[in-house]
Formats: sequence, C-alpha cells, structure tokens
Amino acid sequence: MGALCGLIAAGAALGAAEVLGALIRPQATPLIAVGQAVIDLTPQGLREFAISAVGEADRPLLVAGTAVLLALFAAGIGAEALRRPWIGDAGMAVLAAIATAAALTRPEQDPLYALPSLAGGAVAVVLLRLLVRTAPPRGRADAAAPADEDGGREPGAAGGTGGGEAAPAHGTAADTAAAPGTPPPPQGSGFDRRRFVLLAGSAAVASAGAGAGGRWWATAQAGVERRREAVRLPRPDSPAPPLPDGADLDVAGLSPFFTPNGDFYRVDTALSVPRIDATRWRLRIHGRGAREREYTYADLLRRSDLIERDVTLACVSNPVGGSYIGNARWIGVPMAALLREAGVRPPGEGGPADQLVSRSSDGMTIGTPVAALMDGRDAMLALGMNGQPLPTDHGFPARVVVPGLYGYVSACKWVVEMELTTFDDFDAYWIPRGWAQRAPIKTQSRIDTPRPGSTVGAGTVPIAGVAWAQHVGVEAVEVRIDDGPWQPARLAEEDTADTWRQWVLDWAARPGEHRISVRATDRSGATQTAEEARPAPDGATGYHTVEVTVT
Ligand SMILES: Nc1nc2c(c(=O)[nH]1)N[C@H]1C(S)=C(S)[C@@H](COP(=O)(O)O)O[C@H]1N2
Ligand SMILES: [Mo]
Repeated sequence: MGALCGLIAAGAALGAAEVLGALIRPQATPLIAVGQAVIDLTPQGLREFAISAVGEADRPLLVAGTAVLLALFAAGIGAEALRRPWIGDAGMAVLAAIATAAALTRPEQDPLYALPSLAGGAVAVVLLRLLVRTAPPRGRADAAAPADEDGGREPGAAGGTGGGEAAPAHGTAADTAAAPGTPPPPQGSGFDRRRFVLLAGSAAVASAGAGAGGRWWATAQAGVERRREAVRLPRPDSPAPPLPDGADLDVAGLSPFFTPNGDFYRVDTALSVPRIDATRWRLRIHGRGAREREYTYADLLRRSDLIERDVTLACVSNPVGGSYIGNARWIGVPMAALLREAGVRPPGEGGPADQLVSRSSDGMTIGTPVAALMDGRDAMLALGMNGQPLPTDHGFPARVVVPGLYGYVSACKWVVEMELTTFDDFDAYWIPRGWAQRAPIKTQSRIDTPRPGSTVGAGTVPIAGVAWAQHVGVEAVEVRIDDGPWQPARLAEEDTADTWRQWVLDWAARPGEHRISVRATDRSGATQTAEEARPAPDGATGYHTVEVTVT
C-alpha cells in the first residue's frame, strides 16, 4: 500500500513537471533532463555505445529505464513513509534534487530549468503525506495501535520514540498544516477505504492526464511543426546538375541513390528533439579574426547565392556494413560565403582561427577545420533536404553539411552559433569522449543484397551495394566470393565525388554456404584496408562480409 502511495505521488509529480516544463522549458522536464545527463555522463568505456546508441531505438529505452528506476525508488520511499513519513519527504526531496541538478547542468540551461523538478518535488512530498495518512496502516485495521508497528521492528522503541513520526503523527498540527482543508481521519476509526481510493484514484487520473496533456501541449500547441511545413524554399541560384542516367541501378534490395528523409539515419544526443521557431531563430558568427555577424532565417532564404548539392552524410560510429549513412540533395548557403562576410580568412591565408565550433540550440558543439570550410568544396549551411525544409529531426531550421567529414566534426544540427577558435583552445563535445579532433570520412563499401544470413536460389544472383569516398570519389569496387579472386563489380554512373556510388556484380551462385566480401578503391588510388578497426576514435575499417546460403 505504501509502495502504491509512493508510485502515485511520483507519477503526479512527473505529471506536474511535464505540464510546467511544456509551458516554460520543454528540455527541463525530469525524465528528459535526467536521461540527457545519463547520455552525457556515459563513461569512456561505453562511449562507442553512446554515440551510436543515441540513434533511434535506444532513446525510448533510456527514458523507460529512467522511469523504471524512478518507479522502484518511489515505491520504496512510499513503503517506508507509511511508518516514517519523514522518509517520504526526504526521499522525494532527493529525487527532486537529482532531477534539478540534471536540469541545471544542461549546457543550455537557465535558472528556470530548475522549476519543473522543484515543483514536481513539492507535489510529491505533499501528495505522499496526504496519501500516507489516508492509507491503511500495515497489516491492521486499527490505526490506533501504531506502537506495535514500530515495536515489531525496533524492540524497545514502543510508544513511537524511535519511530519518530510514525503513525501517531495522524492529526498533529504539522501534518494538518501540510494539507489544509483535509481533516484528519477520526482517531481509532481505522482505514477509510473510500477516502483513500478517491484520493489515490484522482491523483493517478490527474497526473496521467496532466502528463499526456503536457506532452501534447509541448508539441502541438507550439505549432512549430506546422510553420516548418509552411516554409517555401526558394529556387537555388546554383541548382544541382541532373542526376546522370545510370546513377541509380534500381536493383531489388539495393539502397536507393537518394535516401528519403523519413528513412535517413538519425544520430544525435537529443532525447527531446529541439523544436525551433524559425521566425525567432538567429545564427551568430563571431570569434577570432571575425567581425560579428547575425543572420535570421529570412536573411538566409532571400540570399542570392543558395546552392543545391548532393552529399552523402556518414557517422563515424557506423560499423563496417552499418546503416549510419545516407545520401540527400541539400540546399544551403555556402559556408565560405558566410565566413568571408564575417571577414574570416582561412589559416592558409594567415587567418588566426583553424577551427570553427558550431553550437546547437541544445548545447552540442561540433568543431570543423576552417580550411575544409573554405577550400572550395561544397560545405554549406543547409536549409533544405531532398526538396523540403530540413526535417525537425535533421536540424531545422539550419544545419551544417561538409562533404568528406564525419558528422560529429561537421554536421551540426539546430545550429545557432559559430565561433572561430583554434583546435588548441577548444575541444568540442565528442573530443574528450575519446574521438579524434579531425575525422575525414574513410573510404568504405557495403553489401546491401543479398542480406547477411539469407538464402537464395542457385543461378544468377545480383550482389549489389554502395561504396563511398566522399570528396575523393570511388574509382573501383571489387567483390570476393569465398577464397576466390577479387572480381571487379560494375559501378553505377558517378553523381559527384561527394556522393556514394552504387555497384553490382552478377554472381553465378552454386549451392552451398558462401562468404561474400567487398572492398573499394578511391580516386587517390587507395584501397580499403582489410585490417579491422572499431569506430573509435576516427572511423571503422575492414571489409564488409556477408554469409549466405544458396539452394
Ligand atoms: N545538434 C547536434 N547536431 C549533430 C549531432 C548531435 O548530437 N547534436 N550529431 C552529429 C552526428 S554524430 C552525426 S553523424 C550527424 C547525423 O545527422 P543526421 O541525424 O541528420 O543523420 O549529425 C551531427 N550533428
Ligand atoms: Mo556521428
């Protein structure tokens, strides 16, 4: 019964915190703040897990895990509070303190971040007190015999001295003060079941409703998404050349050349995706060797130097054969133009800054070599993705895209600030977590079909996949069956050196178990190394290999 009280009190507290959070600081609700802190505190040993795990499926898991821990703790507190109400106060205060600390250490925090957790804590303490005094005493119908309760566990403490505020607290002045307007149950009358069920039930219903309402309000009411959809991207001043015929081989099971936005991989540390009102968004550029500049979303949309380019984005934590890679047609402002407007010179021209640190609205920092942003490649501040305004998950209203660099050193989403500094002076988010400061994308290839572990019929079987060497270009792809020779695959037409390239090999498959490997050679003449390396610190290596059964 006490555990139930604890759960209800904690649930109501979360509900209240959700509502308040939705109103003032959506990133500061206890579950989000604590989950987010867990992500940031993930120890070095788990860092690889962390960078990829914050991908799709593990996000709800993390929130659920936090909720389960909270529930267990709250139930324990409630059970204890039945005997000693001060434990209820203290326990709930500790929970509130943890959540408050988590919220106040968010990089983007302000003092208001403390409010949802503090308010939740107050609700929990008051409600638990109320519930506990209405709840039936343990194992007895007679609430007027509390001394036995204590005495049972603490011999010699009968009379409530050791138990302090045990059940005799019923009807004391302090208790009544905590619950104005709630008359204490008559002494010795036992458990008022109706009253308890009513109180507990309404608290549970109210908190569930409040929680759901808060969530709904946070997303729907803001209307940010509707306004995002209403954005009309201008026609780019420099459109992408049409995709060459034959760039998309259209083999069943092969990744499409352009990855639809809905299927595009997502990797970030955001538990709750930042929803930015583009009309209030600003991008500030400043730092060493720069004149401070600020841009609005409208400023960017009406520029006359928008470019449209195809770029394949890849995550450093992508394992060999993994899915953290996608190709899109982006529209944006050339980064070099923005930097030149701010008076920035690259290090090669004597500029004092060699690193541009992009900062997102949720406090992520991503450090990119200034040289790469200004060396003529199509580095851009992207506003559009595959013909649409950037999806919320992919950085609306603006994100960086730099051909040839892994996302964690280039592709800042929800970017609000760019600071010119040096690699010596500043380490971006992932660097102290064991990842390299500079990380060009490694030449890689992947077999999309046949799928690993699949069974195919004997005869002609297309083996097909993608290969990438962004900003260098893919020169050749070779496939090896079992211990046979490396055979050249047929390459699809190249779109640009910044995009992946499809390939296919028609295989005369004979019955049995077979092992298929792939490797790519880039236009610098380098062939992928067979040596297997894990993603940390600067990208996985090795040949993607799949095993299939032919019948
Ligand atoms: N604000 C922010 N931007 C971010 C990240 C992040 O965690 N927060 N992750 C980076 C990483 S590690 C990668 S691989 C790319 C992924 O971009 P996508 O989710 O659009 O595929 O975003 C980059 N930009
Ligand atoms: Mo990444």
